[in-house]
Amino acid sequence: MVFTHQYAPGAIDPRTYFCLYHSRDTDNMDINTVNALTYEEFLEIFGNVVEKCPIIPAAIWAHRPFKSFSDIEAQISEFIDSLPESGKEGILRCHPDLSLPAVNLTRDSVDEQRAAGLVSMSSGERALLLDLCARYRQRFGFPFVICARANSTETIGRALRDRVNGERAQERDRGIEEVKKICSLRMRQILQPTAEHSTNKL
Ligand code: 2AL
Repeated sequence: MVFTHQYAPGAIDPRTYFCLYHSRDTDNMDINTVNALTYEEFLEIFGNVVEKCPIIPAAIWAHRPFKSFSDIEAQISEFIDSLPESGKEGILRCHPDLSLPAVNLTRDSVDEQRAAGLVSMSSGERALLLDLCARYRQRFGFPFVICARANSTETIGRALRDRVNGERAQERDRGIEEVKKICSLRMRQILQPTAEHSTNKL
C-alpha cells in the first residue's frame, strides 16, 4: 500500500491526483468525492495527515459519510483524544525532530520545516536547536512537537526554551494540540496542493 509519505520517485502525489480529477470548488462537493473514495484511496490521500500514523484515518473511516472536511478533522481530533496517554505519546514519537536538513523525513515534514525557515539557519543556530531538541527528548521520552508552518525559527526557539522545562503531562497535551494544528494544515494542503506541493525541493 502506498501512503502519502512514500511516493515512488516520479510518482504523482495522490493529493495532486485528487485535485486534478475532482472538483474542489466547495467543501460540500469535495466531501462528496471524499465519501466516494475507496478505503485504499482514502488512505493514500489522508494517510499522513497525522505524521506516520495511517492508523488514524484508517480508524475514522468507519465514521463515513463525513459531513465536511471539518468533520474529518473533528473525527481525527476525537480519536486522538480517546487514546490513553501512551497512545498520545506514541503519536508524538512518530514525529521527527526539527532537524532539517536530515534524511528520512517525509515530504510533509520537509515542506513544513522549510516553511518555518529551518533550512536557512546558521550552523550555530542549528546546533543550538538540535541540542534543545535532544534535551527535550531526553527529559520527556518523546520529541518536541510544534506546528512548523505556524512558526518561525525565532518562535520555535523561544517555545523550545520555554517548554524544555515544562511538566510531562502538560507537554504531552501541548504536543498533541500542535499535532492537531499540523493535521489541519495538511488537510488544507490536500485541498490546495498547488500552494506548496509543486516545489518540494530543499
Ligand atoms: C514537525 C514536523 O515534522 N512538521 C511540523 O510542523 N513539526 N516536527 C516537530 N518535531 O515538531
